[in-house]
Amino acid sequence: MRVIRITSLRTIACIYITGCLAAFPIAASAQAPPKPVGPVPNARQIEWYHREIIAFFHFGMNTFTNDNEGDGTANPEVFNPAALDCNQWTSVLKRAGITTGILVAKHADGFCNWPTKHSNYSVKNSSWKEGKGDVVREFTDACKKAGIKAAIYLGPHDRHDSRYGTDDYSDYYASQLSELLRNYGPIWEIWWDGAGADKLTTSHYTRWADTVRRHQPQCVIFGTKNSYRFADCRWVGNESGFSGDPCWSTINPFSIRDESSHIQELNHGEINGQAYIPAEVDVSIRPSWFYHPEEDKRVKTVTELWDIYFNSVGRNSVLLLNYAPNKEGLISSVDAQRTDSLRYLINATFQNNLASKASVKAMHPRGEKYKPTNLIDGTENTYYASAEGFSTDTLTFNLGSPQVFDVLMLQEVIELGQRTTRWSVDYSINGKKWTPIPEATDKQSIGYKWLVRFKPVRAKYVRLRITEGQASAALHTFGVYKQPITK
Ligand code: OTN
Repeated sequence: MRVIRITSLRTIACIYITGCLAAFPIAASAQAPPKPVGPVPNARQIEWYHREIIAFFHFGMNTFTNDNEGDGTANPEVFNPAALDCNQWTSVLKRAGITTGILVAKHADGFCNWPTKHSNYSVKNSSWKEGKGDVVREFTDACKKAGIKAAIYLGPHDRHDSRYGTDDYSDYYASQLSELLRNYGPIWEIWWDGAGADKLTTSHYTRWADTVRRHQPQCVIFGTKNSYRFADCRWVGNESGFSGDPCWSTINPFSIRDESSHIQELNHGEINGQAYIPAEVDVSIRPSWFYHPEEDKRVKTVTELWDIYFNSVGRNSVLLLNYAPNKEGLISSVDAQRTDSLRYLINATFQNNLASKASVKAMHPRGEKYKPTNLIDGTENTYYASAEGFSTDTLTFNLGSPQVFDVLMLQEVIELGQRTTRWSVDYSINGKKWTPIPEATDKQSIGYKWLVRFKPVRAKYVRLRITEGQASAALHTFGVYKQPITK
């Protein structure tokens, strides 16, 4: 009798609440999407994050003079890449699963890899193809053919041109930018190296940014020092391939402008930074940026590249990995093999989310549309969100049977800003006694992607504890994986 009474009371309460939810707007707000918090990415930055890895190509006069920082006096005739084959470059990228390539069109030595109308210091006066060659054309054509997004480094610093730093130089650089942005199809990124560029002011860059935005609105700007106002992405503060932990997508723009006193901020970002300017991690596969035969035996190993991947892509950043084509105009086979192997490791590790069939329980779910299993469905367009007003949460994954894993992946919904600011993961064999994963304890940022590696663990249950946030959590992905090899 008693039990029946309680049940019927519950039923009456349920009917009453359901009726209220249907009748009042509270029903809608229970399922409303989370509101963005803090600075959020623009459309260019969202596209940029999805590239994950970008290739850099340092190729130019330095390749022929065995230099890295030519002084701008080398004779243009020495430039002669007899076997240049940009289709070989793009085939290396295709195999490595890299979708975007940035070509150095002009480095600080001022030599132009395309027959610019605005200088004689270019391929026009080289011995290559009797002055009829155009590396930028061959590169952008090869990219088009292979479905790769082409991008350009046009060195702001110029040791060849005596106008460097003056208003006349500003005209010269703007004309070259227009030439490159108008005549070679879509250009997806422009790279404003800060090296040696201290004479250039914000007013130079204001004009040049206007040129970029006018001709190629989708073009991402890598901004440094005085181009800080236009930066879609920032320098990470080193050239070794490592973002900080944490690594926030936000930063105060002045930390970019005054980079030498803000290397830590560049490396980690700033949680309450006023602008959304995430880190692009530039590192060369060889010790130098340009090709030197004596470095053929010093190409980064697969283990080194795997570390770099986890410490850049796995730290909410985009990896910009440099290839150094040789004097022939080709990427050496060892460099190509190393990135083939990197791709093998990425695919072999992440093809199988061992949590993909888990049952998932959340402490503060928001509702059906944002249900916990969205975290493991492997799709881009669903996500889990905690209920409004809850910036902490606990998600428990029952993997069904004990699994062995050594990698963890988390992805936040970047369009909604940086929300979760502290989290930990632990595991259990019986769902009662929990063991922390030290490498995944008391972590801070998540962002586009956060990866953690650890000694293999065996567990039936895994738990994500969100212990601090700026707003309710909004997460795309929770994954656990097993690497094909471990160190
Ligand atoms: O000597 N340097 O100019 C230098 C040494 C080591 C690391 C970086 C630099 S220059 C630095 O390069 C970055 C790209 O890697 C950015 O363009 C920075 O703005 C620039 O200062």
